[in-house]
Parts: sequence; structure tokens; C-alpha cells
Amino acid sequence: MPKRKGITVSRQIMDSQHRHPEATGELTGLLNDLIVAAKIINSEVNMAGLAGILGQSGQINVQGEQVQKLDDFANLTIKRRMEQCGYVCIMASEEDDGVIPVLDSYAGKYTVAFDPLDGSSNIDVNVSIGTIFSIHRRKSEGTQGQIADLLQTGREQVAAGYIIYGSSTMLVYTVGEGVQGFTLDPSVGEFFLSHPDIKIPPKAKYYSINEAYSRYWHDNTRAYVEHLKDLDERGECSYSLRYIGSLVADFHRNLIKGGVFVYPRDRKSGKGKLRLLYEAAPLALLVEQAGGRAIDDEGRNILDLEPTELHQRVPLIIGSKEEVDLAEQYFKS
Ligand code: AHM
Ligand code: MG
Repeated sequence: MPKRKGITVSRQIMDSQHRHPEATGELTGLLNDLIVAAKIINSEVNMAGLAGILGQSGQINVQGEQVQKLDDFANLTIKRRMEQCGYVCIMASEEDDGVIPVLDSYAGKYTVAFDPLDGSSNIDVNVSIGTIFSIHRRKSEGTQGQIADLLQTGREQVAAGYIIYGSSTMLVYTVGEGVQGFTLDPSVGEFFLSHPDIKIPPKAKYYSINEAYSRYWHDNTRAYVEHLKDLDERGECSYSLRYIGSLVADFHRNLIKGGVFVYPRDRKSGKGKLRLLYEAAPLALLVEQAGGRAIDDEGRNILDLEPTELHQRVPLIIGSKEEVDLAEQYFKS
């Protein structure tokens, strides 16, 4: 008897489509194609540990092919999958300077912005990395999508999520009806529902910030982090520090266990490091759907920020509600 595996991600997406009689199935199709891209990337990420045997990036492998860098591979895989799926009119990737157009004959009604492989400095050392995606409905008429279709607020996203390639591979996404988490069973190549209706603990256990930059911090960041380090009424530390340096991994841990992640602006980086369209906005929608919050370092909700350029950076404070509320007191201008 085969083991009962439960709900697959395609089934879950189809179920949510059925709850909306007006839905045409295009978002379902788009998400399913993205998931195929994620599975292809996952299989390549899993091979990365064999690089020493199969050839390092930039080298020629045993088949006589040039070995691609993993982030380039992930970028190309998503672009190829999306450009002919028929559901997308224009794309943007953290790895490409400009917009990525789609042929007229394939243009659909959605836009996709993505970070193909976030945390790529961790690839060589077997630390979790991830793909982040953000989907909007186009606003323009006609076949070709316009840059304005991509420059919409996070609040206007119709779906957002990430795939984390870690000790197991997970897909976490929202279509605005809560957050669902799926784990890939590699033996059948399917994502199965493992974390239904994820809620972030309202109180954090962890804080995540690159403390090495504390010399560059502005006073509000310093005061906030000092507050987090204060002893509680029992004379004990209230939090532990966790910082992987891979946003998806830091976010995922904080989402499940409770935590706050902070990447502020400082005296070195004008506006922080993280990108509004590919990183901050999709994770902000997820965290809000899970009961948490995301703000910038002036206390503005990330989901309400109007993007003006594709690669716009934004200071980010994201995670459990209590600690983001506290941050708001320190950061609100
Ligand atoms: P990347 O998109 O070039 O991979 O950079 C983004 C990464 C995030 O995953 C992570 O949170 C951050 O950079 C870490 O930056 P830092 O090393 O400055 O702390
Ligand atoms: Mg990134």
C-alpha cells in the first residue's frame, strides 16, 4: 500500500481557485509553472555539493559543458519557464538590470518579480538559500507589459512566496488567504502540505541583525538593539541572536519560531541593502498574512511603499508583531 501523503501544492492552489468562481485559472497555471522552475533549481542546488567532482562554476564539466554559476542558472530557469507560460506580460529579476519583456504572443495578465537565488554567498558552504517571488496583476492595457505594471505596492500583490533550499526544500506562499507551507518529498518530486496556515508567534525568540556593522548604525538602531539585549525582570536575556546572512533562511526561522529581522540603513549603506520588489515586499505580505508586521526605519508599512525603481533598496524590520511594534517606537520619525 502506498503511504498516504496528504495535500499536494497543486491541489491546494486549485482548491483556492475554486473558492473564487471568477478565477480563470491563470494564477493557478502561473504558480504551477513557478513550482516546476523551483524543482529544477532545487535539483541543481542539491548537486552543488558535488561541484568538486563535477566541476566548479566557470569550469568545463565531464560532458564538455561550461558549468554555470548557480544564481545564473536559477535566474535563467525562472525566466525561461515564465516567458512562455502564457500568464505573464513582463518580469523583473534581481539579477537583471532592466525589465524582462515577454513576447506579445505569450503575454498574460500577471507580472513576476523575483530574486532567483537569495543568499548566494552561502552556496559554497551548504547553507540554506532561497528563491523569492512576487506576483501582481497588470494594470496596463495591450500586449506588452510596462515597467509601471511592476512598480506596484506590496499591498497590491496577488501572491508572494519563497522556496527555501535547506535541510529539506520548502515552499511557503500566500494568495492573501493566510500562509501555507509545503515540503518537497524528493522521492516523488511533489510538495506536500506540511505547515498549514502558518502564524508567526506574536513574541520573538530571536533577533537577527548583522552586528558587525554596529559601528555604522544610527542611534535609533543602536538603542533598539540595546533594548532587545536588556535583561528581563528575572535577570535573564529575553532573546537569542541568530543571523545566517541568507534572508530567506533567517526569515523562515523567525516565521516559524518567532523573531525579528532587521536590516537598517546605516552610515555606510544609504538605504540598507535589501530590495523592495524582490525581497522586502513579498516577505512583508507573507509576514502580515501570518500575523506579523514589516516596516521600514521610519515606521512605514513596507506594503504601502510606492516603488519608483526596479532595484530600489529599503531598510527592513520584519517579524513578530511585538518586536516590530517596539521597533516602531524607536524608528518612527
Ligand atoms: P544577495 O541578494 O546578494 O544574496 O544579498 C542579500 C543577502 C540576504 O540574503 C541577507 O539577508 C543579506 O544579504 C546579508 O547581508 P550582509 O552580509 O550585509 O549582512
Ligand atoms: Mg537577494
